[in-house]
This record gives sequence, structure tokens and C-alpha cells, in this order.
Amino acid sequence: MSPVKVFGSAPFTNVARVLLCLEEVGADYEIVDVDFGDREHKGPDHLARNPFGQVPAFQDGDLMLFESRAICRYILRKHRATDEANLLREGDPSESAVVDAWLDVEALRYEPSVHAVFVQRRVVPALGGEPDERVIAESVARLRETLAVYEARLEATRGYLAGGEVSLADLSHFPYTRYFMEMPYEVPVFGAYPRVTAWWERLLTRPSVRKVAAMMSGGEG
Ligand code: GSH
Repeated sequence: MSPVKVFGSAPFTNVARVLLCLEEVGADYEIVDVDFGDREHKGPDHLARNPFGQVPAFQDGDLMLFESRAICRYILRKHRATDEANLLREGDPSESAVVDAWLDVEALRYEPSVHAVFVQRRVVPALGGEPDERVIAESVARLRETLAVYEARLEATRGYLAGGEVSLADLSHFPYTRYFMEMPYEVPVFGAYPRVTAWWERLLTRPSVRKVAAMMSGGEG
């Protein structure tokens, strides 16, 4: 059987999320680069894969998918859960609903704040602009509110966001948080929340996370 294909490269956060799930389940996959310099992502071939002209796109035989979290769910459903990895808690409607809730928190509340800081600190200067400190301050304030909720949640679960074991909801935080933590100014934001910091450090020990972290940096992983 030919390996699944991931269109887009590892340094893109939403691509990294998909790679993390493939690594977690030990699937064979092929990465197909999409040349942003040539605007290949907005060309007809890629628009047929992802109508929004974004990465990732994902192909498994006749199935073409976009939206990184939907791709992750597909991968995790396709590869049966094991005792080591039941990252969606499939089979238990209440437990899987809790994973869904925290995955939505990541997508709809956490990522927008971290993304805004990333854009101002990294993307705007790379394009020759001045970061908007007001946007950064507002985003960091919103992030602190979210992290305070995480701190209380992690105290209650004594482990991960959806319970005592890791789930997709935790792993989905990895790509943007990794870039965020590389910005020295932002490290103290996390440092104020000891359980969140311990949770992040636990995530960093996972082999899948280490491998994708190296791939994001351009290493072989
Ligand atoms: N919600 C989408 C997902 O989770 O897959 C977001 C995809 C996305 O924003 N991809 C970025 C992209 O392709 C790279 S990380 N940006 C180029 C563009 O939007 O034109």
C-alpha cells in the first residue's frame, strides 16, 4: 500500500500537527513540498487539494482532506487506538466529547492569541515592518486568561487537559507553542503557571514531539 501524502512542509504549524499524529501512530507517510515562493499553494493543482490554497492537504488513496485537526482525527480513527495511544478516547462518548471540547479550546481560544503574537514578533519584522505592541499586549492578556483556566484544569486532572492521559487536545498545542517558547519575551508568560509548564515539559518528552520538533527546525528528526 502506498504511503499517505502530506502536502506542505514541517515548519508550517498546521502541517506539523498532522505529522505529530502520523508519528504517534507509526504510519508511513510521504511529505510533498508545496512551493510558496512560486505561489504553488494558490495554483490549480493545490487548490484541487485544498480549496483555501493552504497547507496542509492530505491524501490517502482516493481521499483528499484539508484542515489539520480533521486530518488528525482521520489518522487517529484509521489507526486503531492502543493502550499506549488512544488520543481521541474513541469508544467512550463522554470521554471523547471531553477531548473534543479541549481541542476546540485549543483551536478557537488558545491558537488565536499565540498566533497573533507569532505574527507580530516573527512575520511582521521578517517583512520589514514594526511589531504592533498593542496587539501583542492584548493577545498576551487573553493568553494569560486561557492559561489560568488550564492551570486549574491541570490541577484537577493531574495530567493532561482531557484527563489523566495525553490526548489529541494536548498534542494539538505543540506546533504554535514551540514557536512561542522560542521567543524569550514570552517564556515568562508560561512560567507563571507551574502546572502548565510541567504539562509542556511532559509533552516535550514524547518521541513523536521530539521528532517533529527536529523536522520543524529543518533537521532530519
Ligand atoms: N485551519 C487550517 C488548518 O488547520 O489546516 C489553517 C491552515 C493554515 O493557516 N495554513 C497556513 C497557510 O497555508 C500555513 S500554517 N497559509 C497560507 C495562506 O493562508 O495563504
